[in-house]
Formats: sequence, structure tokens, C-alpha cells
Amino acid sequence: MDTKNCPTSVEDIEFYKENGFIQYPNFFSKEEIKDLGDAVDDAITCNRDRILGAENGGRGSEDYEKVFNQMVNLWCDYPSVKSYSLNQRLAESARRLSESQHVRIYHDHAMIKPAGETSKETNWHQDSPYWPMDPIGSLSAWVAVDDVTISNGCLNFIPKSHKFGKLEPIALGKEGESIIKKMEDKEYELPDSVSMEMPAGGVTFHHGCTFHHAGANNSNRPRRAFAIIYIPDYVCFTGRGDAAGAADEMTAGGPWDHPLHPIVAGT
Ligand SMILES: O=C(O)CCC(=O)C(=O)O
Repeated sequence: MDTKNCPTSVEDIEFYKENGFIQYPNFFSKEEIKDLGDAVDDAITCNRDRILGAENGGRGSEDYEKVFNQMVNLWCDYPSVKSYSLNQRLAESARRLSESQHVRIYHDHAMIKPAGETSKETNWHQDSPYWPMDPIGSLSAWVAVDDVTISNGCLNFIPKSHKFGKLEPIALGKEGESIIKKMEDKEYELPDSVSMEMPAGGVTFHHGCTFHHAGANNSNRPRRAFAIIYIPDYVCFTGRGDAAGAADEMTAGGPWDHPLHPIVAGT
């Protein structure tokens, strides 16, 4: 495997372990990322039944679709997406950050936040409570397909919040739900959030327990993002629901050994 172009250094691993996230604003160039944007546009236009929760001719639930339209496992349909979901530089970064012998993918997902007045924030949440995995340690790479700023819905993180471990799931489409609020109600003090503005092609990695959020998209164009979730070798399948569709073909308590979850870095 060609790992020599992987940007993740020993210092980056220490930063990630301490803070629960890391940013690479120029991981891909804008030119490189264009084919990913084209595939996401094609999927959202021509493949609306792929939108998670889609019903009634391809529309998701009213509240949820104001947060984002989400499409999972586009790597299975689009060769250009596959080169990101199975990308060795991304996967090797995830492997180093999670200090794992190898990483598999759980799934990829495009998240298109609609523009304009009806756009809603992505509530503060952790990812781990939604994942059928134990122990914690899985992480996401979030790829900016468009330039992202505070005003069109870049990600925000609470540094060190992954140290709370796995808490409870938050309803993403429900007004006022927030993991920050829940923790503050319990009188925990949290550091200030940090905003991950970056150009198209930039990538952030975040731990599955890191509190994160994106504001509403106040611009006049959809905000396109594409994320890949990585499973370290030490994380087992717990047997609950599996968004990626392979739950019935795997054993609870066992490894993620399935063609939908290939090893993408390490051995
Ligand atoms: O893109 C967003 O609005 C939220 C992304 C997110 O929650 C994630 O990638 O885990």
C-alpha cells in the first residue's frame, strides 16, 4: 500500500487523542474533489430513493431533510466515489489516528444540507450512540465537497469531549435537542467549540464520541459533504441495527468481516 503521502504524523496522533478531532484543510485539491461533487449531484438528482428514510417518491421526513439529505454507501454505485471511500491516504490517516492494525469502512455517506431560510442546524451530538459497535474507537473522515464556512454549515467540535465516552443518542431533526445542553444540565463545564471552516477538498477526522454540530446553511447553494466511517480492528459488531445493510450476515460479538466492510488500510 502507498502510505508515503499520508499526512498523519506522530504529533497529529497526539493532538487527535487529546482533542478528539483533527483538521487537514488541503487534504485534496479543489480540482481533485470535483468528481466527488459530480457524483453526489447525480445521486441527489437521479437517485432520490437512496436518501436515508426516503418515502413518498424520494422525500425524507420533513424535519430531517432540513438538516440534511443523507445517502449511504454511494461507493457501491459510483466508481468515482469508490476512489474516496476506499482511498488509501484517508484510510491510513484513520488507521494511524485510531492506533489500529487495520481499519475497515462502516459506510460512506453524502450529507447535503439544503440552502436558505428553511435550512436547520445539525444538532450537537455524538456518532457512537448510533453505531452497533463496541468498544468505542471508530471515527469519521468528513470531506468538504464545497468550501465550508460558519454561514453555510461547516462542522464545529467541542475539544476533548470524546473523553466522556459514549452517551445517549440525540434526535437530529428535533428542535432544541443537544448533547451540550444535556451535559450542562448535569453541570458539566465544556470548553468552547471550534469551527472547521475550510476549502473544498479539506478533511476533518473526528472520534465517534466527539460532540459536533453544523449550523444552518444560510447561503443560496446546498452544502455538500461526504463522510466515511472507519472501524478499527479492535471494535466488534454488537448485533444491533446496521445502517450499512450487512447486519443479518454478521455475528454479534464478532469482527466486521463482510464485503460491505472491506479492510481499507493495514493488515
Ligand atoms: O454534516 C453535518 O451537518 C453533520 C455531519 C455529522 O454529524 C457527521 O459526519 O458525523
